[in-house]
Amino acid sequence: MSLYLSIAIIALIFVVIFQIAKASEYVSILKGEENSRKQNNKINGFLMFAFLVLGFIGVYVCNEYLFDKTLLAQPAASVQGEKLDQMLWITLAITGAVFIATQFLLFWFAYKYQEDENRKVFFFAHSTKLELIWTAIPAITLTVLVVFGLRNWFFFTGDAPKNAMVVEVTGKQFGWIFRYSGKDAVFGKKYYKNIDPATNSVGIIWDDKYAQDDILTEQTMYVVKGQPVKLIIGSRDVIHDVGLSHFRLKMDAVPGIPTTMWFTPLYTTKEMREKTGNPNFAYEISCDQMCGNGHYSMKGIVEVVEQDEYDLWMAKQKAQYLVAFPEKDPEAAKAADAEGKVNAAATEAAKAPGAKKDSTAKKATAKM
Ligand SMILES: [Cu+2]
Repeated sequence: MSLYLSIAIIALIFVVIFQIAKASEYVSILKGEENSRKQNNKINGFLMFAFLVLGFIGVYVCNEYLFDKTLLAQPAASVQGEKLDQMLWITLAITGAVFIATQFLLFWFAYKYQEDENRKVFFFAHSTKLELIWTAIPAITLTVLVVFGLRNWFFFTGDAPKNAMVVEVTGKQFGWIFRYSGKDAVFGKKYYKNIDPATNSVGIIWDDKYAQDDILTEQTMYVVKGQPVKLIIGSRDVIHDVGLSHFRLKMDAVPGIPTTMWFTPLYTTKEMREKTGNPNFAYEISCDQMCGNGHYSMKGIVEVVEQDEYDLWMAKQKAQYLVAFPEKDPEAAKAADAEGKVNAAATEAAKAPGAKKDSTAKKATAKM
């Protein structure tokens, strides 16, 4: 409601300004050109100053009203994210100071140095010194900012620490597939022609000895608080983008060209729920690349948990090989075996002489 009201007020202010301009035009016709030009200059000078003050108030109000709705109001949830936030705040501080200084000078000068018959204009066409200063300072500042950015970029796209866990992330229209390498810590090879949406969504080559303990999950990725995670990112169809806004990271998912990045989660999902005061908080993995008509629905979840909870979850996961070939599952075979034995026993019991009589006798006893 208050938003509509603010829009209405701003619209009205513009209408008023427009009407004043129109009215002053008529006045100028009545008063004569010279007088009206002088008066217009005064009005314009005042409006410049008013715009400066209202503009700064507007920036302040927008910040008060909207800041809590941005992700910057929440703490970065990864070590890398903290570095990126720091970079962003430094950049905002520098550009913010420049913004305020230049806007102030621009509008204040327009007001202060409006036409005045008693003032003589100082004219100069060129100053090498001034040009050197205003070229060198921004160039040096921007270079420093870019170097900071590059250092961070190389940090989280570079080699992950040795203790990092590795998760393969595959984007598809429209969802995310996560692969864990299983006990051998090596991913099995894959080939796109092996893709079978029901049992082999990334096209694992089952004959590869490293492939048979690989674990596939969809939409939810489990990672451990405090342990670096390296993501190996790919796509099954078009270009997607792994967007981890709470961790302040994103990386394109390109078919055929694996990309990587790594991060260290700082808070579990539970801790983040307390920090944000939102009982439904979930770390989101969104697709940050327009990838088709279901793009909006490509939402995955990152569950950040403690090590023991992760171990429990992992213990419950079944290797995809056994999902694709249930007959090779030793546990399923055991169960089938047990069932087979029961059936066999039942058949034998039925075949045994006197079995029928026995059961009839039992029934009779039960009735008595
Ligand atoms: Cu996508």
